[in-house]
Amino acid sequence: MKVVYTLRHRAHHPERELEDSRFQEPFEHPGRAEIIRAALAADERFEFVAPDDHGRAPIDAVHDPGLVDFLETAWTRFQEEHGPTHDVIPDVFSMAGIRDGMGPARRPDSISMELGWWCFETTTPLTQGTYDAARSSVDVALTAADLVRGGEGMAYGLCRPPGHHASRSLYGGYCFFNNAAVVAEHLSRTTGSRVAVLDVDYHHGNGTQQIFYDREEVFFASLHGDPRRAYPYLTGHVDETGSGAGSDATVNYPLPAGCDDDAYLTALTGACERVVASGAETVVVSLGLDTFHEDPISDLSLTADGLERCGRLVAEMGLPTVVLQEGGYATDALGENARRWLSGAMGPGAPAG
Ligand code: OKP
Ligand code: ZN
Repeated sequence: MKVVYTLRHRAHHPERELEDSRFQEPFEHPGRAEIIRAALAADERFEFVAPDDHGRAPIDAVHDPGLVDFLETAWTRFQEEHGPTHDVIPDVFSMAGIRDGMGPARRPDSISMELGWWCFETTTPLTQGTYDAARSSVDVALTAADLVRGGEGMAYGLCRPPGHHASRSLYGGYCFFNNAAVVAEHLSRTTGSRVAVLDVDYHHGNGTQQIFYDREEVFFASLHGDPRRAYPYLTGHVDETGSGAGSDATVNYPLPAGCDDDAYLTALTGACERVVASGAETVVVSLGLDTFHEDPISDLSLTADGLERCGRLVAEMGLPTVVLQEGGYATDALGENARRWLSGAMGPGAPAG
């Protein structure tokens, strides 16, 4: 299987994450992608490909161009006013209630307020190279999509930073640009075919859901920790099924804590049936490996065998599939877990490696 990878992801490297009222060592760090790269490089069935530059237009097709402009210069602008700092984190957020009954806020000009205008939470610092890394992550995703359009049955984009929490006009949840949404939109526009995004990250893909919520061309299915207990808390309930032209083009499978391989595979079988029934001609998988039982920020109980079975089940849909890396924070096991999921997708015919 072809793996798209670039070391440009390393330019995004926060010093710490303000998370659960603690400054933590980042869970989302450059070592994650390097560990996956090393595990796949040691298995001769994987062939590495560098990403091509796809420019900004595919990003502007799903995100507010104001968000893209902001991310390009925000770190530098913050340094000029408040620096030097390694990381840049908002300290005031744009909440509708502050102007309750007074009409919407006007767009701010101050870098301090702009941060909290475009960002929804505190665990996603900007660093000097964040924009370049986020752009490279999109290029990795789009290059994987090109490979699939070019005839590969499946390709894997080793995206970092991840993308599925980024909505049309907000970054957060370790995500800046929504790699899966950019790919789905790009495939939908350039081929006119139906696309489905299947999100198997532990956390609900709120950004992807938001971007396609009222659209029928891109079907969205997600399995995730129930938002009644799990980040991002505000989205991912069963009654969120799309709106307008996108009615019934969204489906959510909130899962209980401790959900094991068999229970997860049962839900995934249902999700895959919905993807096939949607008429999708291409599938984009948001592959989070934070469903693993040892993941430090999640509470499902999948084993490495279970992840391999998941990869097999997804491949058994028989559709061209672009697999994009999202989360996964059990660093010691992360490389092997990625290898196992992708091995399952390559099927029993593939040599063990
Ligand atoms: C990104 B991905 C909870 C804070 C959560 C962000 C988690 C982002 C996960 N108190 N912080 O979906 O793996
Ligand atoms: Zn996640």
